[in-house]
Amino acid sequence: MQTTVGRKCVASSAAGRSRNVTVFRRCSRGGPVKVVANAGGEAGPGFLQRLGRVIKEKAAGDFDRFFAGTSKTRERLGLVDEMLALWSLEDYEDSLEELEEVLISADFGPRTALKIVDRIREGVKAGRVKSAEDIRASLKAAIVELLTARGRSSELKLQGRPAVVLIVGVNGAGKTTTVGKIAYKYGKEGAKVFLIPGDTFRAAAAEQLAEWSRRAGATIGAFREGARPQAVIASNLDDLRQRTCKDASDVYDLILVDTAGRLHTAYKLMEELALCKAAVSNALPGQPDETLLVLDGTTGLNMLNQAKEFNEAVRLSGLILTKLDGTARGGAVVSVVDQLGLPVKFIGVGETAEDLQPFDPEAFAEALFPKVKEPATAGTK
Ligand SMILES: Nc1nc2c(ncn2[C@@H]2O[C@H](COP(=O)(O)OP(=O)(O)OP(=O)(O)O)[C@@H](O)[C@H]2O)c(=O)[nH]1
Ligand SMILES: [Mg+2]
Repeated sequence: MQTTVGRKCVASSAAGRSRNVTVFRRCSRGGPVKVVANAGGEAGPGFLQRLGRVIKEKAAGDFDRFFAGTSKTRERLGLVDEMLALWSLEDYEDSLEELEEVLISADFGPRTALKIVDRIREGVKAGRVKSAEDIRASLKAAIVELLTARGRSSELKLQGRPAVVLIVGVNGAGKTTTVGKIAYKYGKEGAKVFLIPGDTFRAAAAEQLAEWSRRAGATIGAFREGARPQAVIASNLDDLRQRTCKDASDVYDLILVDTAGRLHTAYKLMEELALCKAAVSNALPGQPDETLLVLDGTTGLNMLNQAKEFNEAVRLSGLILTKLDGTARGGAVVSVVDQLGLPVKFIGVGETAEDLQPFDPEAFAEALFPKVKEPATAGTK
């Protein structure tokens, strides 16, 4: 049975923009390849790339929100402050061992905690790190370095038009909410966004996505409960292709594909996910531009196993870390980035549409280890 959920069209604030686009190359199955649009002739980076930058810049001015979101993670790391208060250069080995334990307890994982502490130890031995403040600075620098080591950008790399983002993850990680938040963010900046309800497992999932499409002013595609998700993805993309073939200006900037939650150890379900990705590539060669794993920030180090398995099945391009507002376990993400070399693209810091922040490694490290405020000196003029 085919049910269509909320086929509402957005007012196209994208209309009239002129830029280089290559859309849905095949206008009929097996027919001649036709490049539908390469309109405009505007040179330089793509529209969505620029939007990504605008979103990032705006978020940089919203540091307080980010900071509030990571408060629980910081609580656990408050132990670092207690440890640093007792710091003495003579007993630095004992203090560094203690620091390593605190980092492990905050889910950095033994391997990554050791890497961080080794880096600080080098600094102590070389005479660069002397005081507790130096340690704090060195700790932040080591975390930023691990989060950026492989030089992969935390911006979404969206080059196609439409650009497709496939969202994957275990049950309840925050996938659908994140799809809604991304749609809202890009929609607000003028992108025309289409959502594909690829969670065909239960009708409630499509209803939840339809609600998000209303909030975000996006359009949601057709849903078929119980159908194979790869078929639903393929038919939605086919539908869009046909519309673009009739009218070259009828094209979305961004297509977000929601998928059902699945256990990373369930082989059949992971195989199904690979077919979902293939359905996107078949319809739009070169897509998806991004395949993002949503990780629940409260999971702790188990997220490393999830990331490994999902990466194996669908070759991830990045991570989104959710629920940082309610967790003391955000340290685990440093370990995932360190070990898999996947960049974090966004963090979720709440349940509303606004609660998605582009990931900024320096802000993240700063939020974990904020500068200690100097006590006000009495009697100074
Ligand atoms: N506090 C907080 N809650 C979040 C965040 N992201 C998602 N949630 C909540 O987490 C719950 C699950 O979110 P969903 O988006 O439904 O998760 P999902 O991965 O789509 O779940 P399934 O489709 O069932 O696998 C919901 O109650 C969301 O409101 C976040 O960043 N912070
Ligand atoms: Mg969902």
